[in-house]
Amino acid sequence: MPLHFFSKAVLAFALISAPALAAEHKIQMLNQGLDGMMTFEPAYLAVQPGDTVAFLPTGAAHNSRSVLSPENGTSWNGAMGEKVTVTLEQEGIYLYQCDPHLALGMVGVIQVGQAKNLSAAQKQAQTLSSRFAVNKDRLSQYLEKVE
Ligand SMILES: [Cu+2]
Repeated sequence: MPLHFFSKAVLAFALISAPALAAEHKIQMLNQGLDGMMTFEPAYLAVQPGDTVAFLPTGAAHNSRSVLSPENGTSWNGAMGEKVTVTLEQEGIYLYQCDPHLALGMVGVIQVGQAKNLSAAQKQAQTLSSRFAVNKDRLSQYLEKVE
């Protein structure tokens, strides 16, 4: 077999099998953000399956812990003041919170691909929001951005 034929075959295989490049997204954990005090920013984020999301601390007072994931979806529990990075493969809605600031409505929504579990997420969001002392409509506003 001539070498050039082999090279073309390898190249063709590489092009066909190469996965789409997974993107990396960043969410900041803020004392003061565009939506007010104690927020994740962006608090609603849409990504593609396989993308990575990093939660970046801006101080020691925040964390990110998942509250709801789609079936077989990953969950996470970031330590206080620590960066946590998650790769999200399963399609659906992910809800997460900052533990010390749940009562202030410090929560967020990530949509991965199709919002397959939207009704479960809406139900969970009602339970979460009932525990907010302020910013009670924040989470439902975030969920309204789901497409
Ligand atoms: Cu916080």
